[in-house]
Amino acid sequence: MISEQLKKIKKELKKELDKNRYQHTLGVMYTASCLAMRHGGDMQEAMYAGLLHDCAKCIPIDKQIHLCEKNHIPIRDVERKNPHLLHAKLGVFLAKSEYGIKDKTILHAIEVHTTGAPNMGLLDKILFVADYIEPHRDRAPNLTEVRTLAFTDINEAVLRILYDTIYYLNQRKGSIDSITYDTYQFYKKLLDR
Ligand code: DGI
Ligand code: FE
Ligand code: FE
Repeated sequence: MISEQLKKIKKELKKELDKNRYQHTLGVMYTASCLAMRHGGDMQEAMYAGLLHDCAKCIPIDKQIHLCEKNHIPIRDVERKNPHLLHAKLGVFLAKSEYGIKDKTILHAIEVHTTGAPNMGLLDKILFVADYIEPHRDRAPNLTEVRTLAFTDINEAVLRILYDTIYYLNQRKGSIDSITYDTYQFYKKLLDR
């Protein structure tokens, strides 16, 4: 069942996000709910996390930095160099302050949706994977395989996404957040690779 609060947030986000980002957001929301069905997660939580995960994404970068500073959200070196990482933690702040989200599980999933984190909870993994595989995504390599893995072994899907992301960042000479790397190492070890 889709709650009134979810519908209201959806309407607000339609104004805050550009067209493509809004379509992506709905894709992540429904994909996350499907993954929750498959893996025994909470569908409602998955939908909120999917809907709100990129709520800060369309704010211009200089304004994102300003909002973090103004609200005492610490910016790490890697985030200063790669400010597109910031929308995750700024998203948590806005989910609380603008959209009334209190659920810690949802907020945590939003916080770690870009880099992942070692030892993620089920909702964290659902959002991390849904963000990568939702139907509008078409650029990443191995999407067909990752989409299958998402519904067969979610930890394998997480590992594959991290591997492909690190590979992509290395190709583009993008600096890798140590959290992304630690997360990769954690799941590699967990799956005995
Ligand atoms: O916000 P979205 O585009 O939906 O997706 P996202 O929040 O997962 O961000 C994706 C981008 O983040 C993608 O271009 C790869 C990048 N990213 C993920 N991990 C790292 C990273 N960028 C850097 N520089 N370092 C990372 O560790
Ligand atoms: Fe994002
Ligand atoms: Fe996203």
